[in-house]
Amino acid sequence: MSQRGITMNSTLKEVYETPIGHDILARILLQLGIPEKVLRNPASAGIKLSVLAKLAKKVLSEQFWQTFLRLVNREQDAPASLYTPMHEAWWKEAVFYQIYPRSFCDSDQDGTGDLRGIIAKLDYLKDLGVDAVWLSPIYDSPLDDNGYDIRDYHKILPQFGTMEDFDELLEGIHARGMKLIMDLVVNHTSDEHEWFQQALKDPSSKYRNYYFFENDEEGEYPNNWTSNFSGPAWNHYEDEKLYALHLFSTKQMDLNWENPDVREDVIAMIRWWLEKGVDGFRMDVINYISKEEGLPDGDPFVGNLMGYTGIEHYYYGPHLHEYLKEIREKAFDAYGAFSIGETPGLGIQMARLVTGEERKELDMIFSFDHLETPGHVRFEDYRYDLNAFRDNMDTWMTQYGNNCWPTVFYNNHDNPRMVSKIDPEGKYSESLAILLAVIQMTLRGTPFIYQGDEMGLVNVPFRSMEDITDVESVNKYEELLADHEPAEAFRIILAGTRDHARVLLPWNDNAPEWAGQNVNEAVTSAYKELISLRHQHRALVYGHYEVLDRSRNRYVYRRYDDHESFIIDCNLSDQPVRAYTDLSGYTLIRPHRYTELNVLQPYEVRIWYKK
Ligand code: TEU
Repeated sequence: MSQRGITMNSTLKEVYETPIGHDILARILLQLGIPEKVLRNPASAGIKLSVLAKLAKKVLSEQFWQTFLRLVNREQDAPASLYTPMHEAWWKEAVFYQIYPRSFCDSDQDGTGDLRGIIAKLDYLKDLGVDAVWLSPIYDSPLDDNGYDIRDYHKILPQFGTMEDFDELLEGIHARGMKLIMDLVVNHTSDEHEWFQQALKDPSSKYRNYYFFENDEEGEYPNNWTSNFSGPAWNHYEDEKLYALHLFSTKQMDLNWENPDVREDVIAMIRWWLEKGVDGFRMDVINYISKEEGLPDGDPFVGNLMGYTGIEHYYYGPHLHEYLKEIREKAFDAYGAFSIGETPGLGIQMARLVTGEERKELDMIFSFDHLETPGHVRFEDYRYDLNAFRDNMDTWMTQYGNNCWPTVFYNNHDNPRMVSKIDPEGKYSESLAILLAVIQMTLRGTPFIYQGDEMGLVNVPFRSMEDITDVESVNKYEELLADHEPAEAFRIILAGTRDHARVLLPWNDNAPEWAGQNVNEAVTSAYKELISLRHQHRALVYGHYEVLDRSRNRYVYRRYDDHESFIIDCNLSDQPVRAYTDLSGYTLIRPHRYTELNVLQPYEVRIWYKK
């Protein structure tokens, strides 16, 4: 049927050998919590799709298989070899720090952080060892999604400050030898953006074709897609007799990237910021920009599995590579700017295709598969298992290829704190925070610290829904009430809410007391020491990675080059384990004190060094 020739007569093994087939099968198994190795078992690998389709005909519709074959067969390219030469780049050596401006530092005590607050903390960041800052959106916005709904790409939100403040911030960052990357939110704009306003009001406006409008003829939604923030993905405009698409909140309207004028305007906007001197962008849900032609209905099985109906039609869309190349060529490359894509749902082979350096699409991506234990979702009260994290890291360290470069992170503004997912009672918060920091600073891949990680912050004991402000959580709570008692619904929200990462940092005098956030100095000094270690040793950045022990609760690995070698010995559990002993010629450089040489205490980690 096409280049890859996967048909219903193909076996699972044949599908798994194609890049997209690999990632789709891996994704389905991940969501179901089934280990990927079943696909390496000859009995299951030999099953033909047609047989599987018969066996699963109650859950997998014909339409599912059509979409499946289309996705698998459409990708004609294959990732480059894993062993191409590796090139150096500043962003591979850098330690990044994400600032969520609303909750970082409030200089005028109005209850929200601001640009002058960030300026006041630049010496702190420099002293911590940070090389580059990623700033979440600071643009003008009605704040339906805390700034991920942009009203004007060229204006600073007054609550955050002025363009003069911004210029001073950028200068201050550069003066300290650091870099600044901004957040680029161009899958959608606010419904209050001038483009959308004109489009809605004036049928003859050229902006009509900037968004996905559908006429309301039948009185029915144009398709069954659901929003990432609950409910249908369509707004109904009764007066205009129109529907318009929003994959996120009802005030975040999806831009139509098929329209070359949209791409041209976005590219001009990117250049405007690059011209100002910013060093690059983190690109919000950038893998969602190309939607399947005709916006076909989503498959219910996929919708259930992934939480959003329709996602298979836009998470790896038909023109994704083309658009990424265009932005890169027309904006980023002219300024030597850096790009990192936020790409929910992309698997490792898709990632190799969008970040392979020879392909000139993105420099790096954030993959999210390690943020939940397989088979679990964020809005679920469960204990995160670091064994699955180890396996995920090991895959990215060994299967991503020399032409690609991983990111290593645990938190961002969209997630509860990782230490609390692992240890909800907070018994081991400090050891855990340090364990995670050691792993982050010693793996191959660029570390992204989320504000507060370095303070050892944990989840917030929200008292009731009144403390919760995030649009995703507020909508989800309403949705849950349909079939849950309020107390149970609140418990689910508490497990997953993004608000855990969004309360004012404890160094603000006006941080809410009930949030109980405290700076743990031991964690901060560990971060400082570890960042400096990474900066001093090339082996920790560009060196080889070799896993020495990945048995249950153990993660022992070596980072080395021709000059030096490190062994990192981690206890991934809350029980003591026997320490790694094959260490001849190595000296212990961390921790500075231990209870027993042959035993690792709960979550203890050691760094050994040999020249
Ligand atoms: O997030 C997109 C997104 O899909 C995440 O919420 C994702 O579900 C989560 O990270 C998985 O753990 C981006 C922004 O980071 C988020 O703050 C915005 O709300 C969203 O896009 C819309 O702009």
